[in-house]
Amino acid sequence: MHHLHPALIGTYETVLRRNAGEVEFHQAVLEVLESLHAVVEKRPEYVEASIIERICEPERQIIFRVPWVDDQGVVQINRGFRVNFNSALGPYKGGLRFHPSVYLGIIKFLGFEQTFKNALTGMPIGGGKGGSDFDPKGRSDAEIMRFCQSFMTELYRHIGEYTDVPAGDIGVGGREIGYLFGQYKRITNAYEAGVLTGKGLTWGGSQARKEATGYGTVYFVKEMLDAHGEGFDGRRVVVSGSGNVAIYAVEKAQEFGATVVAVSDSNGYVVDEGGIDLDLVKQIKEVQRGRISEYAVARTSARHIAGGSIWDVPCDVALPCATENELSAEGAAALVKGGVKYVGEGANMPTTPDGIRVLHEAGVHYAPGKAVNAGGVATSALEMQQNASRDSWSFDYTDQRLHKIMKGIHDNCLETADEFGQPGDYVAGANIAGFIQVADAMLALGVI
Ligand code: NDP
Ligand code: 2IT
Repeated sequence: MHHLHPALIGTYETVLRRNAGEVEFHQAVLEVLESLHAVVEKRPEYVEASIIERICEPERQIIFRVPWVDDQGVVQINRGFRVNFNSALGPYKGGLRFHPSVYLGIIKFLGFEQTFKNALTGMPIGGGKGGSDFDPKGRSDAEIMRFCQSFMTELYRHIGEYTDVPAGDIGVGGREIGYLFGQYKRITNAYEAGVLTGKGLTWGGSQARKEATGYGTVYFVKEMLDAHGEGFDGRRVVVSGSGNVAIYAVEKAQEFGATVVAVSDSNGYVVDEGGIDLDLVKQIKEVQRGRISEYAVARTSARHIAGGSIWDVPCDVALPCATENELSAEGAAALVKGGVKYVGEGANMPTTPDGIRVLHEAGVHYAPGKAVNAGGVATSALEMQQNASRDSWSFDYTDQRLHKIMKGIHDNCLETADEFGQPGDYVAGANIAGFIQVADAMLALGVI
């Protein structure tokens, strides 16, 4: 079933045994281990020092109770998580996700991916992730604030600018980071701006952080198109999701001359053949916190397909920007049928292993999230730099840095894939390049 080097089978079996039932974590680990065939052959010292086995075991896993009182006066209990995955390259760094599907296996898969992603940015950040099974949908602003305050009342003792630096992810944006930072500041009596990223522009945030993951995704995919003598101009693009990553991916794709014809949320998708009106999407999602179906109510040119698959919409470029395993073999086959040539993952692990196989077999150029969406965390590291130097940079300067980082990651993926005998394979390139960076640091630091 799997294609593992014989030296890695024991490692994978240990991961399955130690993390029983955590299927998303198993999936993320298997994908990376399968990429390491040539690495094991060329660099046996990694196996000899058990680096690969150590990399699969988080340094620390924190699970805590989050009690809070809802607007009816009823006590609610959620579970909070923070997984300190790997600190070989720097303080743990990675987002917080608030979504009812969150459990330890989701946080571990995200922390594992984050470790290699952060290494690919070339910046001094280790890997971590956290969150809660709290469901923000339908909650009032006051409830969100009370939840964030309670969450931070426990989390604060585990984080710090040199220890672990959380940020946003699904269900956690600027509003939540504000409430979290406010509570951290109050408990510690210190204005330690570098403890969280994704902050607002008037209180230590960085220009372009909000836009960074979506813009970075499109910068990466632009490099993929360029590598084949093509461009975004006039392309049909489909973007799943309509949250932070999706919105700014749409914005940059449109700026590059693409026509984005569809976006979605967990209830369905909208198609607008003339091109998605992004101001309307922002109004519905960022201001009203509503549903994407409202788009089709406001625009007669658009249709909302409830519960359907957005991958049925024909396109040249598909950017999955919603969540893990949202693009299955069936979805991939539909994309191929619709003529897709490029798939770049704005989300973390949105394509299933079978989906990736379908894309590869059809000759679609496919690049994985840990490379494509690394612009978000890279700009978080730029925010940390600004906080450390008590400086703030212009939008243009920060955006140029982001653009350069994304081009660097793209080129590194292709060069590494070449070097290890898998030309054009972005999955192999990203996994190997990220792995080597972390593994070499771990070797140098002794048995840690
Ligand atoms: P948001 O919460 O802003 O938006 C999430 C979007 O995805 C919403 O449209 C949401 O729809 C949809 N979605 C979430 N869960 C599901 C689900 N189970 N099924 C279908 N649709 C779903 O999150 P982000 O935009 O920040 O994150 C999107 C993806 O990008 C995630 O995979 C995240 O890990 C990844 N990412 C985020 C980064 C960041 O900087 N924010 C950086 C790198 C990666 P609905 O409103 O209906 O739930
Ligand atoms: O998945 C991710 O890279 C993020 N959610 C962003 C993490 C960060 O620390 O900016």
